[in-house]
Amino acid sequence: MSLSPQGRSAASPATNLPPETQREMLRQMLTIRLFEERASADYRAGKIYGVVHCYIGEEGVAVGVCSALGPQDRIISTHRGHGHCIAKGADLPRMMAELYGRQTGYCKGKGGSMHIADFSIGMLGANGIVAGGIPIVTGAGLAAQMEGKGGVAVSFFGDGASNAGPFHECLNIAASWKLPMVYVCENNLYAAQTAAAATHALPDVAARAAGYGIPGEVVDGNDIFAVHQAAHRAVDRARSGGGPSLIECKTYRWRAHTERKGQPDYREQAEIEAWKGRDPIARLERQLREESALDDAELQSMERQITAAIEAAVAFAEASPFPLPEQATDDVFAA
Ligand SMILES: Cc1ncc(C[n+]2csc(CCOP(=O)(O)OP(=O)(O)O)c2C)c(N)n1
Ligand SMILES: [Mg+2]
Repeated sequence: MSLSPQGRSAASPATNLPPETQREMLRQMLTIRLFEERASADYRAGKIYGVVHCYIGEEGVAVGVCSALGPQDRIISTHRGHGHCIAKGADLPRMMAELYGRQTGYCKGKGGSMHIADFSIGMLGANGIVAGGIPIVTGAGLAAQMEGKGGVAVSFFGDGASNAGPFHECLNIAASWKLPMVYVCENNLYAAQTAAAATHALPDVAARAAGYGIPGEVVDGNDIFAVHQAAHRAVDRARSGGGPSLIECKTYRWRAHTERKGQPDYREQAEIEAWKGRDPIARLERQLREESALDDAELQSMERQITAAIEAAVAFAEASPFPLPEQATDDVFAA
């Protein structure tokens, strides 16, 4: 299947990914889900400061895209970034320690949930500024082009971010310079409390690709194989000098915009429940049971291992010291 401007991918055909790759995708999605459930509980218990935006329900996007990337490829995330970090291979203890605001965290405990980066794995950072990551990672696309080693840069951003200027500026320059970029819009139908339907002139963000002369494709973001296949095509195109693509993943967040108490959520309960019925994890589980002999015992063992890893990450965070007041200006380059 080729990418065509404004194209819409068909339902995911049976995948030819090896069973162990499919199991790894399931493991990563479950890790994100269980990490987020723990982060949410600990935030509500007052153990995590700042703000936490959970990625529950959208796991198929991060894992579907990152499973089409290599270690040399770079990504950038959003304020809802834990899933992207985990899918690119970030370290759970250092992530949890950052959420807990401890010295052993990715930003020495001074950044929190929205500022986790790990350059060693090509994760250029979450970002509290909506659409703020898009220009940074477009710069990484330019760097990859100049390095000439076949690296690709991937921008994750929301439907809300797609209405901000940097989205348009970056797609224009990336298309003009044929940068090796993949732009991945996570359209979860809301930007905080505002429905996308109220702020998007056209229902599909992917249709905007035509304005920049690049391929745009809508995929079911809760179908990990559809996401993976679309990402694979776009990455191949970028790697071989074909330039950028835009992929729009239709998905949904199960939880409120943030974990903050009293956060308004104007969405209809029936809508939330309908999307829970399209759970990307349950879907892959079903498929693996039918086609790949996944059984309860294997699934429970996978869940036990992930839970143990998250418990260990929490224990590491809780045993780590808070940053000291005199460290407040360390690593500050400009003020
Ligand atoms: C420049 C900027 N404007 C506004 C905000 C406040 N804000 C935080 S998240 C958000 C909504 C973002 O929606 P979307 O891009 O769809 O991402 P989602 O939260 O749905 O994943 C807004 C408006 C911000 N952080 N940065
Ligand atoms: Mg959104």
